[in-house]
Amino acid sequence: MKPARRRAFLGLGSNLGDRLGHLRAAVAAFPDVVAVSPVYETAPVGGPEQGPYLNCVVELHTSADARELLHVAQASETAAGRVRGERWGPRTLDVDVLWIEGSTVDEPDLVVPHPRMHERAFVLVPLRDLAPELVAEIPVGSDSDGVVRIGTLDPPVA
Ligand code: A4P
Ligand code: MG
Repeated sequence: MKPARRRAFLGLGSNLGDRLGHLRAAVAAFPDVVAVSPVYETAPVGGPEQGPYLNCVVELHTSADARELLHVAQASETAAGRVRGERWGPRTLDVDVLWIEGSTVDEPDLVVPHPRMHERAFVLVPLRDLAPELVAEIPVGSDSDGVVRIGTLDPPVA
C-alpha cells in the first residue's frame, strides 16, 4: 500500500553567490511542494563573520519519509555547489528537514523535528507564515530583529 501523504516543512538558507537563484532552483526541484513562505533577509546566527542570509520555508504534502527528505535536501545542496567548510559557515544552500507530521527521528545524522528550529527567528518567522498553529509563540522584539521580509519567490523578488 502506498504510504499516506503527510505535511512536512523544509527550511532553506543561502548566503553565498546568487542567493535567490539557489532558493528558486531548490524549490523547483523539490517534490510535492504545496506552499512556499515569503523570503526573508536575515542576520547570520552563529559561526564566523559572514554575510546576511536569505531564508524561506517550504511546505510539502508528501509520502516521503524523513530519510528520503534528508536525501532530497542534500541533493539540492550538492546541486547548488555547496562546499562543506566550517560548521555554521557561509553556504550557497542549506536545507534542513524541520518537521514532519507524526514523525520523530533521533539518529546520529538525522534529528526531526530539527533541534534548533525553536530558537531561530530565521526559521520561525517564515514557518509561522505557513503554519501559525505550529509556532505557538514567537518571541517578539529582539529575537525577530534582523529578519526582514523582502518579497516572495513567485512572483519574483525584484
Ligand atoms: N542533520 C541532522 N538532522 C538534520 C535535519 N533535520 N535536517 C545532519 C538536515 N540535516 C540534519 O548539517 C550537518 C549535519 O546535520 C548533516 O550532515 C545532516 O546529516 P550541515 O548542513 O552539513 O551543516 P550545518 O548546516 O553547518 O550545521 P547545522 O548544525 O545543521 O547548522 P544549522 O542548524 O542548519 O545552522 N543564520 C541565518 N541567518 N540563516 C541560516 O539559514 N543557518 C545556519 C546553519 C547558521 N546560521 C544561520 C543559518
Ligand atoms: Mg544544515
